[in-house]
Amino acid sequence: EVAAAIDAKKTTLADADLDRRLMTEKIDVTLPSSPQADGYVHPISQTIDEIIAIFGEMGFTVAEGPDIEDDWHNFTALNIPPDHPARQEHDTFYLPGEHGERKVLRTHTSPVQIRSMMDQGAPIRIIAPGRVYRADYDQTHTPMFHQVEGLAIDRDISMANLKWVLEQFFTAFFGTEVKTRFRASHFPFTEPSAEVDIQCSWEGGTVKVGEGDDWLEVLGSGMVHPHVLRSAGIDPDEWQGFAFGIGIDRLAMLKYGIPDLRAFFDSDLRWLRHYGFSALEVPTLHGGV
Ligand code: 2U9
Repeated sequence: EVAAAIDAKKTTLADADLDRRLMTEKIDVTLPSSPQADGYVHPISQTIDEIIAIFGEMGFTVAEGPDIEDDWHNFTALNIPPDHPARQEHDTFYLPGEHGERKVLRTHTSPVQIRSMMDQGAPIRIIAPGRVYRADYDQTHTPMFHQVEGLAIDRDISMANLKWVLEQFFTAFFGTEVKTRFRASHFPFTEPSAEVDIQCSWEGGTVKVGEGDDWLEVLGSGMVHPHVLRSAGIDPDEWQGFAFGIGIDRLAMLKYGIPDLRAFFDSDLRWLRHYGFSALEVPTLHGGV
């Protein structure tokens, strides 16, 4: 009887408490939500997203590969001879590998194209954006930086296609028509090779792309060397195509007026708040990237 009386009293008290709370507690749905910390998209990430959107429209898909590479994919398959300066200890970060073989922090994203060609064969149309590593540090060099490389292999791809693709790219990226100038050059992985300049003007120490009659070197390119195609299992008598490489950090500095390369990697939140982008504005071509 005592236990039942205690239970009954408990229920009465609980009911009374619930009634009181229902009467007094109200949610004001018109109040603003509690403030959230804003996140920002890093200018390098934004630039990579823009590059992917533009090349995506031209039928290029994104390929990725490991940052830690082996000697064959980073150098040998790219027709880089054993005594080439790029292989030297003081330019390249080497790591110990298995069975006495050394590994290398990739010095360019080119090994991604080698892997993609071996996996997919021809025809192929890819871009490979990502981090690359070289032992360099000053106002214009950091030991880690970003590249995007492009590759288009088919039966009749020519340098005319390369020039068109690059002009489309720069025009979309800078939002104004940009002319390009090709200068003969040499790379072990392309033949013929060309360095590419974009049209610009210099005024009061600032460079403006797509106007004026000066030129700014921004990338290297060429027709993929037959040795490279053969290394990747593609018959150079049947297939040919172009490749190019662009420094992403340089492009971001040019487009967004960022003066010092090193600030990209300082992790200073005040800098990111100033130069960063909204996470909600995804770059698209129809949105003007
Ligand atoms: C394969 C075959 C050929 C990619 C190329 C360059 C020339 C080049 C630099 C531009 C600025 C590097 O970031 S940077 O310093 N790149 O000059 N890159 S041709 O050629 C390839 C790549 C992959 C299989």
